[in-house]
Amino acid sequence: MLYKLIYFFHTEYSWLNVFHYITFRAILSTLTALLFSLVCGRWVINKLRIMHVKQYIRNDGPASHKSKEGTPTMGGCLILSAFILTVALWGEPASIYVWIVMFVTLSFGCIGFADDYIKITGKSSNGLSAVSKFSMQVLAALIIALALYYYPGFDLQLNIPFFKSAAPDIGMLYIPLVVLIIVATSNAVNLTDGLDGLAISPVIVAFGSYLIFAYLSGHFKIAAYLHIPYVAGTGEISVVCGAAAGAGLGFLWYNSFPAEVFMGDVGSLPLGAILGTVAILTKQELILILVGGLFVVEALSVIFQVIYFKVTGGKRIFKMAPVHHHFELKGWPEPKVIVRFWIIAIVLALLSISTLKLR
Ligand code: 57M
Repeated sequence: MLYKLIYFFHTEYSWLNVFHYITFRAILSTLTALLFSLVCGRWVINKLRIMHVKQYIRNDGPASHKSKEGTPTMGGCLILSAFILTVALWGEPASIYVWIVMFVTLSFGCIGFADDYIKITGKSSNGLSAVSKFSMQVLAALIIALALYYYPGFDLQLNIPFFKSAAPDIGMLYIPLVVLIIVATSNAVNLTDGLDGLAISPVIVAFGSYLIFAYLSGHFKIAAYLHIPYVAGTGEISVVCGAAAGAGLGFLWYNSFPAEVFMGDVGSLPLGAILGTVAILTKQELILILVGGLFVVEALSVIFQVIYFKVTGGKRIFKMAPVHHHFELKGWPEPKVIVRFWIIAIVLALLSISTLKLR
């Protein structure tokens, strides 16, 4: 919104024209959110400590995690504040896409907040019941799906990576697909958030990739040149992705090993949901499997572990799921697991960007 006010004076001061460029606002957005979370981070951590918003460590986890008992959690409040404030400053208020992302942020943020709040106040160590958490996530995602389905400017074609002209119109099936993508990404990021900085770095990398995708999809000429779907107005999503990446970077400053704060569900659930939504809005839904490949692997490790455990009556594929715990229990030091998983996330993001040319 601030950008609109500044831009208002561009006829008097021509250099203010620069605010009209999405690339400039995306960079500004990244830096603003980064600065906000960096500067306010210490204050937020102290507040969380004073308010006893501390992590309880389960006894059945890796023994090395016991030393993390009492680490302030719900640092996701810092990420979300930096993100929302930045989008309010540099985002386009007339963009429906920006409002859709804001809805996802607030709805999934509230679900995560309720879950953390119940855990921290000791009402239940497990937080919200799995059924109520899942139903609320589905409901919020369904609202987005219906909004997009009935929005006249949004096409319901599914863009298939690697194929120039394969984009089937899936009609009403787009509704369950949107719900699946948002809910699955939200939970996959949540499952990944089990080591210091393990979830936030791949989240930053993924938003960085989608910043590029959003810019390209929103540019008529470039989209046509690359044979990717042109989505009018989706360039604004680059500003949103910049804000998310910047807020995440500032949080990583404090969440890097040894973490001074955890993000909690109030961070992981909305971050995953925003990522899923951004993939849908840019019409790069399927490539999310590659961009967020690390989250996919983490989630699959849990699904396979649980199924195998039930079918065999107690046997395991991994020493513990999600798979990052498996490597910890194999004796890898925590920073080694984290950095190696980051490397995988970066390689996957590079591969996903290369698909722009491979079609
Ligand atoms: C959240 N949360 C962390 C922190 C973070 C179905 C089942 C697989 C579910 C899964 C689960 O609950 N996953 C979701 C994972 C927790 O972190 C908090 O939660 C927030 C994210 N929601 O922000 O507030 C712990 O993770 C560690 N942590 C860090 N650094 C960070 O920056 O070290 C988190 C952030 C923290 C801290 O120790 O306390 C979590 O793991 O609980 N459950 C599991 O992941 C459990 N797995 C399991 O039960 N596996 C079974 C199978 C049959 C599914 C098995 O393999 O046998 C593991 N988690 C824990 N202990 N803590 C195993 C047991």
